[in-house]
Amino acid sequence: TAVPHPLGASHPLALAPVTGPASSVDGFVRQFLRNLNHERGVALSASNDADRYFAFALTVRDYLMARWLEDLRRQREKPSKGVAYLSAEYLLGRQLDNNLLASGLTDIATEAMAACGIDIDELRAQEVEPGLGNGGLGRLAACFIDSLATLAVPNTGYGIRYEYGIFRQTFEGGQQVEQPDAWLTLGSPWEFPHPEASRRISFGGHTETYDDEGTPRSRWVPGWHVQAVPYNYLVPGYLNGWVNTLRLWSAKATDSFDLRVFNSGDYEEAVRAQTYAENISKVLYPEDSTPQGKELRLQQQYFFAAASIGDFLEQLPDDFDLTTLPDRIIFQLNDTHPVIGVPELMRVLVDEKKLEWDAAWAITQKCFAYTCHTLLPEALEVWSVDLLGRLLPRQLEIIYRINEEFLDEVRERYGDDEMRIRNMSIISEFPDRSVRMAYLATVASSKVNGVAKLHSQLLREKVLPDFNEFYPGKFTNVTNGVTPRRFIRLANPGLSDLITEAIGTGWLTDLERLRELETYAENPDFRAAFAEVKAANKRRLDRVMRDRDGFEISDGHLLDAMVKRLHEYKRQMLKVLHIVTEYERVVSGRVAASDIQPRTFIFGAKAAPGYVMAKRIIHLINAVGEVVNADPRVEGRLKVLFTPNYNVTLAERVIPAADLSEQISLAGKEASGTGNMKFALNGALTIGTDDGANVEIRELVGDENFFLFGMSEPEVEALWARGYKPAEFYQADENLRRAIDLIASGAFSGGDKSVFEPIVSNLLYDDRFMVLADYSSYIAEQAKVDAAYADQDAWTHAAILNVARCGFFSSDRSIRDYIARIWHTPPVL
Ligand code: B1N
Repeated sequence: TAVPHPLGASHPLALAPVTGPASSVDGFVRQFLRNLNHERGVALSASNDADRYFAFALTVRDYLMARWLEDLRRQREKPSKGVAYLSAEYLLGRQLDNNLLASGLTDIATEAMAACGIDIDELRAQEVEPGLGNGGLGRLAACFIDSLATLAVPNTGYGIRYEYGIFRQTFEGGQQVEQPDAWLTLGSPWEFPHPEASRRISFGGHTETYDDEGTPRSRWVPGWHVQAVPYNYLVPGYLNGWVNTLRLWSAKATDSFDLRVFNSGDYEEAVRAQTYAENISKVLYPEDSTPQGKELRLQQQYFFAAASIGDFLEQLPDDFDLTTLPDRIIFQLNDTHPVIGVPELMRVLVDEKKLEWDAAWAITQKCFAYTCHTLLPEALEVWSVDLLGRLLPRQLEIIYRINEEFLDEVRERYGDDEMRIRNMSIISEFPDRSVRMAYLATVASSKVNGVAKLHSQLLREKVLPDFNEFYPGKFTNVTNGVTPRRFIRLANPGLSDLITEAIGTGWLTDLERLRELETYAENPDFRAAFAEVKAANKRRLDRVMRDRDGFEISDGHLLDAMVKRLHEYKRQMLKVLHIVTEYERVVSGRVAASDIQPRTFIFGAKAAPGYVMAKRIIHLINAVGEVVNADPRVEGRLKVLFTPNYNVTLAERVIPAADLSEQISLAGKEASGTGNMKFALNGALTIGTDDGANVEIRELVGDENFFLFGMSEPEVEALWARGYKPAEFYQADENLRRAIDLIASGAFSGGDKSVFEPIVSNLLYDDRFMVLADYSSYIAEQAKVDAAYADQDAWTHAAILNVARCGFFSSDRSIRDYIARIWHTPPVL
């Protein structure tokens, strides 16, 4: 419920607009000093870097505040349909520069700090990026809320305020070691806690039926509760004065719960209970695409889904007609992580708002839409009925009823086709009774989308074909995108200036206009300027790497980048085999070092802490790097850098410097990829398989500007069907044999053959992701890369065309597609 204004809603002061500080250097300085003195409690002369960063960030925030309050008021007074984006992850990256850019304050702020004798870069360096996500899925959510604000779509992003984000990665003896990411130690200047708006979230207990004035009803009698405390973050649109909200929930023990136990005299138990409750938002699960089915994870999912749905419903007027809910809101499910919100909305509508089941179901089916981000069978979430019944007994009952009614419809359509019924049931019986969350999401949603053309097609044809047949028109595609504000303008100011010089402003919010660069690709001066930007970006990366890791980026090297989560399906192993092959060909004397194109290979990749094979591969990359980098025979020719703790901040430095983008997953496994788009938009050429969004990148940039290799998805299927025997590929290719033998010989493990033996035998006898099958084609294509790079000018020409033709991959376009195909939200500005 809205808090009444203390002066009464019609009092002139209640209507007075909130004004920001004056938009001048002077105004900025004054507000900055005020924040330093009054918020941090220090004088400028006594302040440290952290004080100054905080005061600076608070000042930027002050400018955005007025617009934020204004937009919230507008949405309250004249509500129109909005989007509640439900995501367990937001991989935001640093906020300061983005907020400066969005508010048009960069120049004023820079001058203001100079006037105070402060180096703004030192302030920038203070910010710890909130790593509240694992990889692509979380970064996509961050790009989407940026685009939603830039397109002035009313939106709240809902998620979890993890106290610890994705772990900090270090290497010890070449092996990954995880450290906790205590990003909140010094607090965050970007968040607004709202404890007064906390919500009580319940768990456990049992259900019962009761007589509600003649109507039999069910209700939930929960066993325990936690408080969900919201923290708001501003999400400013780019120079449009629009500010949306990101609302992240933090778990806090309820007073009543603790007190009850405490009164019973068991102090230790009370403290334990508090810790238990507050654990819910303690840490991000560091698994990308491999859910473990842990109880705490389900608690997290329900915690934020229920808090978010409740939060939205509560701000509706008391007399709101719930049958019109779909005209007011769409809950977009970012993968299955918030899908438990489906039975939760049904519970609220039926048990609390006392709607008839059918009416509630009709509303629910229109209020949800589901985005699927994977095809890997092991990534499709299931929750055991046991666990659900214990933690969320009423929601489980509701899931059963949804399933019964759904299967009745299926029977009506197909008769007693038991095979089909079993295949489509939301409840799977083997190996344990469990709920298939993707099926629940599909049945409950108005639309289901995949994240790239190929992925959406495979989703329809391979993963959910029965559902596609049953619900014609429900499935659609929205190809992912990335925000050009962060990943071009902020990450690559040199390129941005060059683009603006050539085609004027406006492209940052209308990225298809990059097409106008095509003619500039034919202009030698432009090519030279473009090449100089790339070279400057490499020098910038060199400085970052020296500082951070003590690595150097050598001049004249082709910079070959593979940065993404470590996963077998992404095939970092194939990249390793390429490096070992190049190395082996030189040291065996088959090729002269002087005949190979100098290359620096840069890796960034975190492995899930429990993913043993992924960690072995990290170890191997580091081991190969150590040997190659120390071997005088390839000195100046081959270098391998594995930079630890790859994150958004580092991505913003690596991507603009790269020449070659490695997108080499086994066809049919990478749903989309978004790093691939960022590289292409920053003028790297891609070597890639026909997978995910690579397919669309290649279609757009043209075959001559893309290095394609490997089997297509149907070819992969055909090889599986024939029976894949990796050892045959090993036998058939001398380079491959030599590379694998070298690893097996202990050459990269001080002679100890056992260290990487599990990798070798996995490749030879299992190789689920067909590394060996694609090896020959990969090596052949890499030779073409070398040849192409030898003609620098032609390479630059192709790089410019990659930039010019990839405007499609703006997340603004993705959001427009969501609006047109799924959300149907009307424009408000
Ligand atoms: O989502 C990205 C895609 O571009 C990538 O291809 C895809 O791999 C990624 C469970 C996931 N799919 N599934 C996840 C992450 C965390 C988790 O706990 C699954 N991430 C993706 C954006 O569409």
